Amino acid sequence: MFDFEKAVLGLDNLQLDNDYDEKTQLPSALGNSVRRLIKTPSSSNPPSQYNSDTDEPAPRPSKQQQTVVTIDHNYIASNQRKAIGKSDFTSLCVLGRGAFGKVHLVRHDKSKQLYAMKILKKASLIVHQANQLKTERQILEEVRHPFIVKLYYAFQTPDELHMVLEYAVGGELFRHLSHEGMFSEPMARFYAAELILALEHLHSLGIVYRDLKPENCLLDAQGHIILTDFGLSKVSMEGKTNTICGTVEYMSPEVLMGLEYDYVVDWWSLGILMYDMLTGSPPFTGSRKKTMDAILSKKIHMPYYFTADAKDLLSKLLRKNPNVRLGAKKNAVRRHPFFSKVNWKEMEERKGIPPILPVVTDPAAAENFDSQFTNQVIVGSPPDEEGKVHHHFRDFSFVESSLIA
Ligand code: ISQ
Repeated sequence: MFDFEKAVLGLDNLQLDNDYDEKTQLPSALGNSVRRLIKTPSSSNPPSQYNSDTDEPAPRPSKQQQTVVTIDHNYIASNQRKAIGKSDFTSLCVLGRGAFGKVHLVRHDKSKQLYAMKILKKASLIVHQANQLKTERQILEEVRHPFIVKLYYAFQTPDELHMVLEYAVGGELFRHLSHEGMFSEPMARFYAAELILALEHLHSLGIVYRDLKPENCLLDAQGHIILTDFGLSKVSMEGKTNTICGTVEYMSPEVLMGLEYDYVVDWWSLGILMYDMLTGSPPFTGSRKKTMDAILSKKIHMPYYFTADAKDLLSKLLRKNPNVRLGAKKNAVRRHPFFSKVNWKEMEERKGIPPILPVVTDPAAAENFDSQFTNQVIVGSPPDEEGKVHHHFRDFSFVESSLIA
């Protein structure tokens, strides 16, 4: 069998123990060569959508013009005996583009249901990415969680791979953050709590998410989190894994250093994301090189307006030594005093009240997505024969089990 780790990554296993200075929390191998950066807080006025004493949400945006999207995915299965394929969908607009492909908003012609369709050109996928893609399909097939995007179908044509996913009509959480400037602690607590539940679920299945960053945190119609993009996630092999990829601002020191890493990388990224929510920008920024140096060496600056609990939580999530980072012990993150007011059972049942209700007047208009994408003209690739399958993608096709008639 193809050994993905060896062939593509060519990385040797490295031990984490002893690589960190206990006192400074810095990787000891770095010496003094790393540059120090001075970060200024991006703003000093925390927003006040939530009452920070009671955690009660302030009145939400009017429901006027709000459209409720109800999706009966079973319709497709019970009304369609032949396999689902590209010709069953109409592309409405582009929702986003990544290095390896694009995501379209599509309508299933018969049921009129809307989906996000991730389309990848096989020709642009090298073996490494093809393997990651199989992993993404496999992970999404296996994972069922209220805050993780649902995969409904996967199919392929000779040139492309298609994943038909739940449509997160509320758009990116960070689009809402940029409107607000920054979030209050109760708002950040809500999104962090839903993300913690999603990450804990993945970890319980042996999956390291690895790519927690703003653009992967979307909102559904009610304003709950939908974690997307499992292109970089990985089913952990014997606990630790050592691939280097992802957006540098959210990457942990051990990932940047090419050391072996495990689940705690996701708790680091959660800390960065929370800092981003609470201040309006991640703690380490600048050129790629400057950001990397700062992640590896710089002490985090805590703005004066953070509560003591927020300071304590972030300083523990952002410990450079993964062995002592909050989250290294099971359930440690959710047990931190910052989350003491959270009713985890209710959160898991989607009973938490989302602080932002996305405005949706017409779900098909994708109004919560960047017009840079949604205005793009859709260039339909010529319909290609389904059924002819490249051997790399043999096991790709999928229909969600509850949809099989
Ligand atoms: C779901 N809805 C909107 C956009 C998306 C992008 C990637 C994956 C899933 C998505």
